[in-house]
Amino acid sequence: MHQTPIIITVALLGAELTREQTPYLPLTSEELAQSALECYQAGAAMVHVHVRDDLGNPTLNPNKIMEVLTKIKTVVPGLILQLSTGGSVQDSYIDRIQVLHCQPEMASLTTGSTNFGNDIFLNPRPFVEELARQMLAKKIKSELEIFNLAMMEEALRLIDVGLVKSPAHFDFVLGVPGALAASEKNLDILLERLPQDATFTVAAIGKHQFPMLELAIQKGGHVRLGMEDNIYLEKGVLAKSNAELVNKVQVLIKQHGRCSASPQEARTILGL
Ligand code: KMH
Ligand code: ZN
Repeated sequence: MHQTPIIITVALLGAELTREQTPYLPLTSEELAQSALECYQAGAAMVHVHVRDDLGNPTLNPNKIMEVLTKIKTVVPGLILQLSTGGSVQDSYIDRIQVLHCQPEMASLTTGSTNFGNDIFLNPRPFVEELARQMLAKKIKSELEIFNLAMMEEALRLIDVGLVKSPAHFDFVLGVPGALAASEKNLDILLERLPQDATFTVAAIGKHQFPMLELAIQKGGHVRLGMEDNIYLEKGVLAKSNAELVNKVQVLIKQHGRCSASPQEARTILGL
């Protein structure tokens, strides 16, 4: 029986989604802060943040990122802010490293390259190591984003060589087209390799989101959800907000006799 409260992380918008796909996508700093507030009120402890420019396109402009982080901090003090270093597949390595100057409490760290739909999400070893090194230096805790099995090997190597501090926190991202499929078997294979002291969350794309999150809850993990990963509350019904998705996972959490973690509890669990 796992009694630890469950950390709900909300990936508010991602870098790829457009308003054509869902009119409910938060894009501006005001909309992102409002969405973060609603998610916090629904029980989320952390948000995974991407940023858009004034046209709604993904950007890694540090001023724009600071504007969004500051706005969220003002509206929802205490929420854990995890900044994406993944950006979009078009972003340069240097821009992706420079977002760390915005000094978020956490940042994502994808440990290898993968097909990403029709694109390639590039994360060569020297770049990943440099990101990890700078996160260590800036005391930013990484969330190790694992899209396939080889990324798990690389994450374990980063821990081994001291570029990622233990206890590490993993995010198993399952069901990205071209990467590891969302199945219990694949999750179990990843969990077999999970270091004893590590924590993990599961993110799954589209219709796989809630079934995989339920498995995460059952297997002692945490949950990541949000429009970046899935825009539907149920088949054919768009979520009108990220908070609606949080409310839905709360039902699963309660069904399993568990509760969600406050940001402070999440900090303790993650050793922040
Ligand atoms: N947008 C994807 C190319 C991350 O945020 O670190 C990468 C991504 C992962 O979303
Ligand atoms: Zn992301």
